Amino acid sequence: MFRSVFALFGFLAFMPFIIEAATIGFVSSSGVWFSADPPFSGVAVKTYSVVLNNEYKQLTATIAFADNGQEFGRTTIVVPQEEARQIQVIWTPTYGKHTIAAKFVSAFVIDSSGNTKQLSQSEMDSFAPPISQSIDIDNDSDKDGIGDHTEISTYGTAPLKADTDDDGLNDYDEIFKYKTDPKKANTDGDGMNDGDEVRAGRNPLVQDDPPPPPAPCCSRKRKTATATGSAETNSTNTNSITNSTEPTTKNCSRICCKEKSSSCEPSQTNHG
Ligand SMILES: [Ca+2]
Ligand SMILES: [Ca+2]
Ligand SMILES: [Ca+2]
Ligand SMILES: [Ca+2]
Repeated sequence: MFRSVFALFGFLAFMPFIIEAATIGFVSSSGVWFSADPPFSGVAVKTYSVVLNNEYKQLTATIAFADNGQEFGRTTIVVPQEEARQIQVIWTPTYGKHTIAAKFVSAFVIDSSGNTKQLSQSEMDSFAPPISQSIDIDNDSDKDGIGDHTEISTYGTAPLKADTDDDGLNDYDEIFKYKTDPKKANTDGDGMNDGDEVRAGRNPLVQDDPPPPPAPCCSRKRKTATATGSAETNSTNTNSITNSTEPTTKNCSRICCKEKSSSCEPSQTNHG
């Protein structure tokens, strides 16, 4: 008997904790988060949280979001029993430090008997204490996805120039996507800069991957074999090699390939 009374006392002593931990409210481990990571000053983002209902047949709650104590949005959500719902409101941050908080401002529940009742403020505060998230908002002046302060203090890139090294890739993509040097146009030091390599499907971190294509033939001097002869002085034709520089034309490569064996070698005077 004593044991069962003790057990009941123990259960009742812990019951408020059990109810608070498993009834309705925010999923505190999820907290408050944003659609952009990080958000930047002047750029609207979605602000999220999650509400659960493990207690009542249905919960209808209105949740307000505040920035440094100033409400900027609210939303109403219906959560069936033993389910959770994600909520969201739009927030446009300004530069500086912010604390974003979410709290229940009204809650109506339907109990197991089908009765509807409104929760008091103290019940809401007990079941669903407000949650918050502190965040430091930076400017992203060049809109490359990296904050001005981070560009200066962490990466040494230009906060007013999205593509610091003018290689055709913005600083964010170089740092986070391609792992190239945002301050060096040709990270691997081969014959092509980072942007050209990415656009060509090459690896901007590995030299000769694959080997760079040969220079267009028409950029070189090419040797041309021509037959010359004089009826007056010589009855036999003689071959002589002369140098010429081909103009840049679409046909150049074809001409070079066609004449490769005799005329597509590097420029060199040859008096044969
Ligand atoms: Ca930036
Ligand atoms: Ca760049
Ligand atoms: Ca680069
Ligand atoms: Ca390169």
